[in-house]
Amino acid sequence: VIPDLQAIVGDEHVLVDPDLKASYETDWTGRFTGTALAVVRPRTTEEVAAVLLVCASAGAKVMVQGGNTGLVGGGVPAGGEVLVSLARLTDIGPIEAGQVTVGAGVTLAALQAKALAEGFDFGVDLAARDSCTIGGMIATNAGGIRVLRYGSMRRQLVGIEAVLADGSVLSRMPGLDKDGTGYDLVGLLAGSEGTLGVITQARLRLWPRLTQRAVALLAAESVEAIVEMLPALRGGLPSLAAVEFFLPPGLGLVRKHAGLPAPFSAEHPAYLLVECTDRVDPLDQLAAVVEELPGLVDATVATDAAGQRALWGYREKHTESISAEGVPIKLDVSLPLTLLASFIAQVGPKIEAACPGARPIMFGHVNEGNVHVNILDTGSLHDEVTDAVLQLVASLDGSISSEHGVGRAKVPWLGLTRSPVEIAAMRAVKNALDPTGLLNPGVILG
Ligand code: FAD
Ligand code: 2HG
Ligand code: ZN
Repeated sequence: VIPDLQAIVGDEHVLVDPDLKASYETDWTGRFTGTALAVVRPRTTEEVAAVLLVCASAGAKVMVQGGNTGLVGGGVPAGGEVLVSLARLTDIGPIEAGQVTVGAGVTLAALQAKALAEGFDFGVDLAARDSCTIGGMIATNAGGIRVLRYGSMRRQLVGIEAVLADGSVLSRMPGLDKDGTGYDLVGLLAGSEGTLGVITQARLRLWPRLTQRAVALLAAESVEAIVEMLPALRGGLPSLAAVEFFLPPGLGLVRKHAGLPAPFSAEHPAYLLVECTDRVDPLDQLAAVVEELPGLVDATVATDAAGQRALWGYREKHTESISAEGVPIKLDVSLPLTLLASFIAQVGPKIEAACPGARPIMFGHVNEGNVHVNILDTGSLHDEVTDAVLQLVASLDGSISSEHGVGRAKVPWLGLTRSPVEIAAMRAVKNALDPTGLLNPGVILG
């Protein structure tokens, strides 16, 4: 297929040299790796379609990749696939009627810069913003730190363009806020992890830019206390934009690897980072609500942008600090809020029983009951540890993946929290849109 691919995108955009392919072949965590037959870097939707047709007719499988920040091994080759990188689809259109059309390869940071410059903001934000792409974020239905205010990626979508496995281009781009004509194909592609089509463009909803911000870091007497603080925060603060939690082991790693000072004079059982954004300064409102919170033992509030960034650092530097310590098992689960504290209390002993000496680090998006369970020092017991945690999640009616997707990493455990009927329906959709299994083999359904 190489000469045919070169004829479509040009020699310089078909990478076959192992050194040039290397950064595409291993994921961000360093856990998942495989060799691609070639890395192809198309520039347009037409080139993507032509590339898929060449691969399909030669019987070569395709892996789709954006910024390669995914955390479940869903965007790197297993071995021998043609890796199609969308990184060169970087066009950003004008902002009209509070919407914008962007290429799949536009990074989140580039979209944010465009939106902010014109008085708007984008609803989804996450720490990988400089590298992750809009296509990858749609494909994983990324969540991040502002879901409680604006929802996940699917909610930002008002249109999509994608190349299907047969090379046809599915396009639904008029940006209609209401559209009652049959199946929601735009929404279907969100969370499809590259298994149903290659997203080439999206039409996205923007939100008004809120310039006033207040950030507080709270210390709580227990994990139960942070969950109990939520109703007061949500009820008392219409400007609430983020409520993120972390625990002493994660704070310790962040301080060690990012060199940050202790946020409080003593260590506390649980921490909550709270952000409010509004048109008028929400600081007084936030301070008033915080004072009355049950289970609060200490609090610090940042009044300027540098202080606010510093407080966010304690939360946002978790992922890179954990990776600086070793290659973790990364689990991303959600629990009913009423069972979140019970899960956190039970999961440590389960991990210890499956792998003595393993180190769990937990943090996440408390409003959605989303706990990122990272586990270091698991030796060869990956599957045993993963199984122990995900069985516990299933027994508490949670989900084995909250926002990172299934990828290849979670395939064996999908049946724990999706029923046989649901999995059969998903398989039927996959077979209908990609009957030869061209796209992202092994991802989601195995
Ligand atoms: P990739 O990693 O390249 O791909 C991810 C998946 O999408 C793969 O299955 C791939 O095949 C598919 N894909 C990529 N592009 C396309 C396309 N154009 N068409 C079809 N399929 C495609 N995730 C969250 O949800 N919330 C967070 O808060 C969060 N924080 C993170 C912080 C850090 C430091 C890191 C490293 C990751 C974080 N992530 C988070 C995970 C990751 O950034 C997101 O899942 C992101 O959406 C992936 O985008 P990407 O462009 O890097 O996709
Ligand atoms: C976050 O919320 C990301 O910071 C990454 O989803 C989580 O590293 C992780 O496990
Ligand atoms: Zn997250």
